[in-house]
Amino acid sequence: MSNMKTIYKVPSPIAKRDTSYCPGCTHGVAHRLIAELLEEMDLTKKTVIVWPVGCAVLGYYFIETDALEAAHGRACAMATGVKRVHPETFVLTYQGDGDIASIGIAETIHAAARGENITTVFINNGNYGMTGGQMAPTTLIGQVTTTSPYGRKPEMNGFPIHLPEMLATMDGPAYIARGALDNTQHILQAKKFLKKAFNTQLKGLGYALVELVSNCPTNWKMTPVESLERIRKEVLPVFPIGEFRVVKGVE
Ligand SMILES: Cc1ncc(C[n+]2csc(CCOP(=O)(O)OP(=O)(O)O)c2C)c(N)n1
Repeated sequence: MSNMKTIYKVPSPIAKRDTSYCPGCTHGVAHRLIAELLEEMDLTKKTVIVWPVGCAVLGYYFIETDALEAAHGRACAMATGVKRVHPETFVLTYQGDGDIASIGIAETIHAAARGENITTVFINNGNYGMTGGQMAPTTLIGQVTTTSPYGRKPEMNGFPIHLPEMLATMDGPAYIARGALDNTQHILQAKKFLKKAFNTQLKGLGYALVELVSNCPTNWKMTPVESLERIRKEVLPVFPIGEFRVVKGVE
């Protein structure tokens, strides 16, 4: 076996336990990208991840770093406290769309406005996954959810929130981007965005956020493959991939 080369392995911060996510859910892909970067950038031991309320609540079982769990939506506020008290730590928040763009939108916008030197990974799966698929701020117009059974209607439910585009209009944030987890090319690109966001914090440049357009096969009532096709056909035209704010020094 000694002449065999390792071409694939589980990144060291990933715990040796079975996943509790639904089959085909891309939370696991996002976890892997984060874990790969923590390993490659030698950050695992200095990292504190503030986990959300939502499907990712058990993320602290899957990525083995120091961790806290915030009350629903309050991850950026909690992360602010950790980073200010322990500036030598590398502080991440990991949040769903209901968490970050609904109940926690004030904490998010103010952390960005203050230019806190923390990094947010935002999982946009277009609904409140954990509680059974209610409408979220990112639910598309026309999308059927348990709380928009006839499809989201602007006159009744308002319009989707484009968080990166909103934050990019502010002076506080240093790096704001949106990637997608529907295919290999997009996943590799998402890793590059995450690496820039991690480097933003390491260089002390301030707040960074990467939205990752994700799926929710269970609540979308689709197979995993159909859910990835839906991302390409329906979600990415509304939530396009891109870098929306990159201040000088980010790389
Ligand atoms: C203060 C508070 N309000 C409501 C809830 C119920 N709750 C638990 S998970 C969740 C939705 C989370 O949705 P999202 O942030 O989109 O994450 P996902 O589950 O889709 O990953 C809600 C409303 C709660 N736990 N705490």
